[in-house]
Order: sequence, then structure tokens, then C-alpha cells
Amino acid sequence: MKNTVLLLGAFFLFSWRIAAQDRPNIVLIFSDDHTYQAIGAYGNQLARTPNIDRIAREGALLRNNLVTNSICGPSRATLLTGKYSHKNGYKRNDRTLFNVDQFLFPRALQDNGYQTAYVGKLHLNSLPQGFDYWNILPGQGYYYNPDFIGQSKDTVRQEGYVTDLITRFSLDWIDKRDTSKPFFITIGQKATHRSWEPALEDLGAYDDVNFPLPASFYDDYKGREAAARQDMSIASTLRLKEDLKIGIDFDNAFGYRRLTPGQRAKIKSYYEKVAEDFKSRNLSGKALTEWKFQRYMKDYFATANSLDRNIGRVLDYLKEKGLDKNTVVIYASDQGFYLGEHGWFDKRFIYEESLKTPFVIKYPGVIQPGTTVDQLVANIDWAPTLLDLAGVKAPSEVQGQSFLPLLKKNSKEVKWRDAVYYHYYEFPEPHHVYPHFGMRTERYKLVRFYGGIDNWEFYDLRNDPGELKNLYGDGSSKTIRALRARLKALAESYEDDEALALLKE
Ligand code: SGN
Ligand code: CA
Repeated sequence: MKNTVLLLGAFFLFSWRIAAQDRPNIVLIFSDDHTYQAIGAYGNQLARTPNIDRIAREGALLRNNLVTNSICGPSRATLLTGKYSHKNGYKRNDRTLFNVDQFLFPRALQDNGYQTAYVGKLHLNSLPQGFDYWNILPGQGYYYNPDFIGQSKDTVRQEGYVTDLITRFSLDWIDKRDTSKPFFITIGQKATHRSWEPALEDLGAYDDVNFPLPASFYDDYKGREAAARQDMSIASTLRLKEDLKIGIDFDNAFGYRRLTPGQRAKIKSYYEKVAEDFKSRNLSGKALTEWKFQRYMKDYFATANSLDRNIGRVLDYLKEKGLDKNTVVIYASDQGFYLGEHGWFDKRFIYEESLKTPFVIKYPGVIQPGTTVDQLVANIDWAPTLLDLAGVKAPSEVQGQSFLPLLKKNSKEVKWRDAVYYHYYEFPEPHHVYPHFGMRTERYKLVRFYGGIDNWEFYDLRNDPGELKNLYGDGSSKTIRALRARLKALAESYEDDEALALLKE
């Protein structure tokens, strides 16, 4: 009898382990403010992103992956919960404490036999929950010699460049994991967040490139009051000193005090040459604005070089360890970003460049190489999709749905949503973008700005992809009336009471 029990026990343990190994490992590389226009696979010819492109080539590229509130903390809160900001409680990047007692998908993965880890930028004013291992940056973190808070709760300064360190800690954890269980890890990169500080080996990597000005660089914001009143322009908001490092005191300035003498010497010597060149040009007006744009682009793209190189490190590691076949690798960013479109940097607006975020995913044997997905996916779908990959069902409070069927063969036949609902809140700091809610369909966009102004905007993306002509008028056209009804229905279905109250007025 005893032997039978033992034998049965061993059998169950064995089959559970087999099942565990059948389920894929999942690596989510999640960056900050790295936009799709800056990626080769999304059509940028100047960007050097061979490793992101490699994921897209070996798997799928999502062309319309939209965020539902385009800033950092809210995007991460939605990642963890699969819910809109008004449901998960994290609407703004302020001192709100993220409620960790609600449903969090990593906890569901743990409950289903996964080992989980979170490394890098979290930015939720709370410590990670649902992770067996974590090591995070406090707040926004630093690029050079950053601090990390680990599970002992001690803050430890690490020497090196943030993107390399986050990758190293992530791979160290994978190396030491319990190999009898599948694993999930978020590698949460700080790059390419403002103020775009490249790794030492990447300083000047794009100095020989002249970045073309986007067509809407000199937007006059006609008929778009919120756009006219923002404070995120390259011409007036971007700071010569803190952002573009002209005349910065590298011995004392924020983020640079922590440099070692060797690091400081390299950074100083690079930017001092930039500053000398700048002074000799004596620029003003449009020439000055365009110079700022070039410098912004050069530092932004150079910062992304390390991001891509470290993605390559992860891919190479998985291959070397024989983990590549059974590991899903995702690269995504928390939102898109303006690279001079409308004359801007930063994000927040429902307009395309900050609404859409890059998302590429590979899963050998399940997703065919070179797949592209055009359907409207949203970041509320990320949690249910990750759970689906692990064979776990999302609870009903999750507002998104798994898009795994769209990644598989014959995705055109899958019935899918035809509109994504959006709601942004943070105002007035730091960039004076009025709160707004709205929706994006395949062809149209309808938006309502509030909180000090009260304006509707309507765009026909087929004829005006740059969103320069607000066609709302008096709102009486048949298309607009139908879309308003649709917007209300969406706000009702997601139970967004704040928006519904405004729609009643
Ligand atoms: C900082 C930046 C802003 C940026 C927010 C939010 N200013 O406040 O430009 O919009 O973070 O970014 S800085 O002077 O500190 O660089 S987010 O990605 O965390 O949402
Ligand atoms: Ca961000």
C-alpha cells in the first residue's frame, strides 16, 4: 500500500513537471518612452535596432497596440491588472499608492506554478507584489551608477549603466531559478526616458546622422486648443542645460554627481565639444529649434542603442542555454513618444505617436515568423494575453482580452473589437496636457478635452493621418453622432463614471 501511494505520488509529480515544462517561459522586456517610430521593424531607416527587429522577424509585430492612458505609472498599473486606470486606481504619475491588494496577473501565474520576477523600473510608489524575486529602481532611477531596492529593502548603488545592470540582474535570476518550474520575468528598462543619457560607448553614435524633420514639426495647432496650450515643445519646453547638456555642471548636476572620475571625464569631453560647437553657431529662431531637435534625436537614439544591444544579450542567453524554443519573448514600451511630430517630445495625448506603443513577440512553433497584426489591441489586453500564454484564465474583473488568437494562423477570421477607449488625467504638471477621453476606431478618432477647457476633436485618419484637421465642427454630422453614441457605450461598458458624467452635461 505504502509503495503504491509513493508510486502514485511520484507519478503525479512527474506529470506535473512535464506539464510545467510544456508551458512556456515568458520574458517581457518593457522599456520606457521608446516609441515605434524609433524602431527599424516599424519602418525607421536610421534606427539601429537589429535585436528588436529580430524578434519581429522571428515572430509577430503589432501595428496597432494602443495604450489607454499614455504615461508611465498608469501604463504599468494597467499591465499588472488588465484594467483601466479608473478601475485599478492609478490615474496619474503622482504620489498615489498603487493598490497591490487587487488582482495582479503575476500572482495568478505564481498560483499556477510559475516563478516570477520583476527587475528595473516600476514607478508605482509601492513595492512589487506577485513576484518571487525583484530588484527595482526607486522612482525614475538614474542612468549612471543607479540605486536599486532589492528584497531586503536596502537601497544599493550599483556601478555601471542602468540598461546593462537591469539585464545582468535579470539573467542572473534566470540562471539561478528553480528549473522544475516555468518562469516569467519583466525586464523593466529605464531607457529611453528623459533626459536621454546614453551609455558611454554610445555617446555620439548618431552624430553623423541628420534626422529629417517630421512633416508636422511646425504645426500651428489651428482648431486644437489643447494642443496649442501644452508645455512639451522642443522650441520652448526642452531645456538646453538639463535635457541637451549644454553648459551643464557635470560635477554637481542631478544624476551626474554619482559618476566615477573616469565616467565623468568621458561624458564631459563629449558634451563640451557639443557645447563649443553650439556656441560657435550663435543660433536663434527656427535654426535654434532645429538644432535642439537634432540634439534630442541624437541622444534619444544613442540611448536606445544600449537598449537594443541588451535585448540581443537576452536573446543570445536564451539560445545559449537552450531556452529559446520554449520561451516567449516580448519587447514593448509603456507608451509611444513624440519625436518632433507637432513640434513635441513627451507623450500623454491620444494622438497616434503617443497612443500607439511598439509590441513585438516571438514564440517558436506557435507564432509564425513575419506575422503582422493590424487589429486594435490595447494594453488592457496584455495581462490576459500573458495569462493565456501560460494556460491561465483571467478573472472577469479584467477588462481586456487575450489577443493570442490574433497571433496565430488565420487571425483575420478572429472576431475582434473595432474601437479602443482612452482616458488621460494628469494635469497641469508636468506638461500642461488637458485631461481627455476618447476612442480610436480603424478609421476615426473622437476626443473630448475637459478640466479647464471643453472641446471635442474629430479626425479622419484615412485622409489626415497626421491629425492636423479637427473636423468636429458643430458635431452634427452623421458619422460624428454615431461615434459619440459609440463612445458613450464604451464608457458605459468600462464603467467610467467620470466620463459618463461629462457626457451627460
Ligand atoms: C518626468 C519628466 C517628464 C515626464 C514625466 C513622466 N521630466 O517628470 O518630462 O513626462 O517624468 O514620465 S524630467 O525633467 O524629470 O525629465 S513617465 O514616463 O514616468 O510617465
Ligand atoms: Ca513612460
